[in-house]
Amino acid sequence: MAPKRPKGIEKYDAPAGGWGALRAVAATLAHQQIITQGSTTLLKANQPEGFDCPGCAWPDPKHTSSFEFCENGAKAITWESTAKRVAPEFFASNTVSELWQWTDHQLEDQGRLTHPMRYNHDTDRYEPIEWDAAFSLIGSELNALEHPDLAEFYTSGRASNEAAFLYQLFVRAYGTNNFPDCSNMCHEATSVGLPKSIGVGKGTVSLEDFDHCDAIFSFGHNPGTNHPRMMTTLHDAARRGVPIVVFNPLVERALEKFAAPQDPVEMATLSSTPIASAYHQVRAGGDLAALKGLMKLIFERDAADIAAGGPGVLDRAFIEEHTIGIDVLRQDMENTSWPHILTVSGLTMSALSSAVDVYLTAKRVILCYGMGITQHTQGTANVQQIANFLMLRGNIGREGAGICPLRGHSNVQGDRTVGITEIPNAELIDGMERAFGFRPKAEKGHDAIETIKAIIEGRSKALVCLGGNLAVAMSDPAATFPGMRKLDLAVHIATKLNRSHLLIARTSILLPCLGRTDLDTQASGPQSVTVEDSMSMVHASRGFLNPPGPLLKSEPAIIAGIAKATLGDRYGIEWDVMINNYDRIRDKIEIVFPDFQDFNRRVRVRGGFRLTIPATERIWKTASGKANFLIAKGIDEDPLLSDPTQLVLTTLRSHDQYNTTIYGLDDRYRGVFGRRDIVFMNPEDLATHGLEDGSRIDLLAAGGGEDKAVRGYTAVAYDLPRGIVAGYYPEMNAVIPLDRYDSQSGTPAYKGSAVKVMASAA
Ligand SMILES: Nc1nc2c(c(=O)[nH]1)N[C@H]1C(S)=C(S)[C@@H](COP(=O)(O)OP(=O)(O)OC[C@H]3O[C@@H](n4cnc5c(=O)[nH]c(N)nc54)[C@H](O)[C@@H]3O)O[C@H]1N2
Ligand SMILES: Nc1nc2c(c(=O)[nH]1)N[C@H]1C(S)=C(S)[C@@H](COP(=O)(O)OP(=O)(O)OC[C@H]3O[C@@H](n4cnc5c(=O)[nH]c(N)nc54)[C@H](O)[C@@H]3O)O[C@H]1N2
Ligand SMILES: [Mo]
Repeated sequence: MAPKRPKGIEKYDAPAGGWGALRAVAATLAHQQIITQGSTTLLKANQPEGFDCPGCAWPDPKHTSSFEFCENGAKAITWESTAKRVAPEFFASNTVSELWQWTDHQLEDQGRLTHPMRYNHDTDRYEPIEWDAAFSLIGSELNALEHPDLAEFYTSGRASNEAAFLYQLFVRAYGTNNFPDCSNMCHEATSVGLPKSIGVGKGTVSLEDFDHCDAIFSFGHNPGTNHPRMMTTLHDAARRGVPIVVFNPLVERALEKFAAPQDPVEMATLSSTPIASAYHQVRAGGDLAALKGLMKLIFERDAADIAAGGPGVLDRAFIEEHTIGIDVLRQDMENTSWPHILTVSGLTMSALSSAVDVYLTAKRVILCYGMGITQHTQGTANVQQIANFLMLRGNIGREGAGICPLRGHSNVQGDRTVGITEIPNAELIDGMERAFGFRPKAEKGHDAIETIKAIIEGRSKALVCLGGNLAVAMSDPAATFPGMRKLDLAVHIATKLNRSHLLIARTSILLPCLGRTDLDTQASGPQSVTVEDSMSMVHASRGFLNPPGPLLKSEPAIIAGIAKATLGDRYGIEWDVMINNYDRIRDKIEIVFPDFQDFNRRVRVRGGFRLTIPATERIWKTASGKANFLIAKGIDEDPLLSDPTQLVLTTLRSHDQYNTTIYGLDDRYRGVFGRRDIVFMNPEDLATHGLEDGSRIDLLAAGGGEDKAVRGYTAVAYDLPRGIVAGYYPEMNAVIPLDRYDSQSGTPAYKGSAVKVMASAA
């Protein structure tokens, strides 16, 4: 008989997708009480006249496909279009201290916010406030600050291009570049790393390229959960016989086998398609070593081929014409020893060698990567070594080949494009002057980590959040939460209640906004907004559901309200004109960013349009004018992680969550049901720690204080490399110190921090 597993831990043998996905959607619809309205809502997702799915940033074929079935897209949509409401009565019957005791899931599950609210310190409750009163209160608080740099303006990546553009306009006119952004916790390593390598901080492939590639490499992303529509692409590629080589410490079910819910044969016969042709369980934080190992082998094979009279295996013509730095890169590989590579990556020579076989056999290679690459103290270095790896064979800037960062939030890429950045470049500043007649300042502002530090140290006094759940998304709540409570002003523009809203400042204001699925009507009629997907396609999105209440305002309208109350008629910006008709916002976007020329016409064409990515044309917008092979020092993430008395923690999203939004407590594909208070551990690590499957454990941040701890969790024996433990985000942020981040990009090391694990006293 098999040994008894901990409660809620089961073996899940079914493929990803399939009937399990269909059942899960039915349950989600029922839970959100929208069974009748729900199916029509889903049918409008990613349709030409519909709204952009708020789930992920994976593109749709020309954005005109018939509805592609997607379980987690359905969850994102139903979660937003729920019939549940958080009205003033809710706040009247629950104090903020009481709400603080609720779980993150309970807070958001109460439904949509309907009224602007202001916190009252006497009653410990949020109480209704009129919109105009809220705007003027915010305006007077912001104007009372000694300097605009004492305020921070956060953006979460759901905001549309129009909202984000107005937001940066308001903030730049107000006078600061403090733009912390969810991207700082996500793909900042891409935004910082790739421009130096290939001259653009975005992916170079389009969806069509996947039809032409002959190999796909996948590093550190879990598409079955986080980019489910990508599974259609991977499924098609696998069926075409394209090898898919995966590097991931966990064997993720959807990367093993997937049944497409739209494939009648797979559904009827309960069959599925194997996805990965090879699965390499790299150690968390071992990617730099793995990538250097792959490149070292390629150089060795190249030398051997040339010695044997062959032409070598590198794309010499490409390297000669388009790149700089190959010799230094070769030298770096020669200086890196095999034993070191194998130890740090946790992979065997034959595993690396088989991956190189695939790479060298393929003429056209796409490499996809996600948070497993970026969320490390070496995140930027990881990204740049990926670019090196592709460039060795000219796999950038031609059909069927390229680099494919899997973006996070559905419009996080677009927000950046339209000006959400703490480091405005000359083009942005000139463009703003052209469009609005004032010259914003150029000094670098705060990113997310710098914002949190400034708040903790009392150097920042006000925080305005355009969506998101910054305090919970950030590492180290023991440091972050008390800091947030010292603010003079906290303003949250949000659809649903979350823990960040309960970190009360001297003045705390909660403003309810429309979501993607809601009809947005302004003076000129119903409005569309625009978004940019992972592959730089810009298209329109229009909600159609009746808003959750008469008082909700759109994000652009709220931003304009705050701007008018704060700035008066400074610079003569025509806020009302732009709100009455969002075409007028797009006119301005086009003036600031010439890439958007003819914006209003082009976005009305079915499928939208693609922004230029110079690297796809082999135009390199780098200082050297060439693509650069860049060197990363060493391969160890840092000494802390090679200390054998500690374990390396990586953090994961469950199948039932969207970032800090917890839809439910299952993580079906990993066999976890009804709980999140677990930590996955290698069975041998359990044994060496005197623990077993099901033991209650505590985790402590290595080198952190007693307050950086997670206590009373359950250890679950799991197939992952030795020395690695994995737990859920955001709970595990409690053991990730604030100062663990990539120094180049500021991305917190959510996938590589050190912990001590012990039997729980709790
Ligand atoms: N349903 C749903 N969709 C989402 C989101 C969501 O929460 N839910 N979030 C959105 C956002 S903002 C983002 S950024 C994306 C995130 O999408 P992903 O990038 O897929 O994010 P994660 O779940 O954090 O984990 C990625 C994978 O990295 C692996 N991994 C962990 N550490 C390492 C490592 O050191 N090396 C390697 N090679 N792999 C490692 C994990 O095992 C996991 O499979 O998804 C977006 N889409
Ligand atoms: N340990 C660990 N921490 C992580 C990560 C990790 O992998 N591990 N991942 C990081 C990543 S990749 C990211 S992107 C961040 C996410 O950080 P955020 O983007 O700040 O967090 P979300 O959980 O996506 O924000 C959820 C909230 O957004 C609001 N919201 C939802 N839709 C809308 C809308 O349409 N408009 C407005 N105004 N508000 C809306 C709701 O109130 C909801 O409660 O977390 C980071 N933190
Ligand atoms: Mo993200």
